[in-house]
Amino acid sequence: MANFDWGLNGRRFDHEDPTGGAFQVAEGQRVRLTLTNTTDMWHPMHLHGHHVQVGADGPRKDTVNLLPGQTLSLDFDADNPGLWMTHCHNVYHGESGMMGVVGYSA
Ligand SMILES: [Cu+2]
Repeated sequence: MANFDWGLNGRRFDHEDPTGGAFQVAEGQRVRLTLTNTTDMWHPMHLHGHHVQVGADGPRKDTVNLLPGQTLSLDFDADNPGLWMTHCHNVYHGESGMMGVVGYSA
C-alpha cells in the first residue's frame, strides 16, 4: 500500500466492521504469516495472545520489526482460541488501517 495508506493484505482495518476480513485459522494449527513491507517505513508488527517465531528456526518474539522492502515469515501455534488483534505497533499506523484480526475457536 502507498505511504500513509497502511493496511494488511491490501485491506485497511474497518473500525465499523472489526472482524470483517478476519484471518481464519484452526485450533492446533501451526500458522505461518508471511509479511512483506511494501512501504518505506519500519513497522513493528505484533500479534496478541501468542508469540511468533521468526522463520522456521529463529527466535520467538512478541513484536518483530519489519524493515522497508523486507519479507519475513512469522510462525505461531494456534493454541489460544479467541479473536486476536494483529497490528503495527506504531499506533498511528494501526489506527489508520494497519490492523487485522486472527480468529479461531476451541
Ligand atoms: Cu507501521
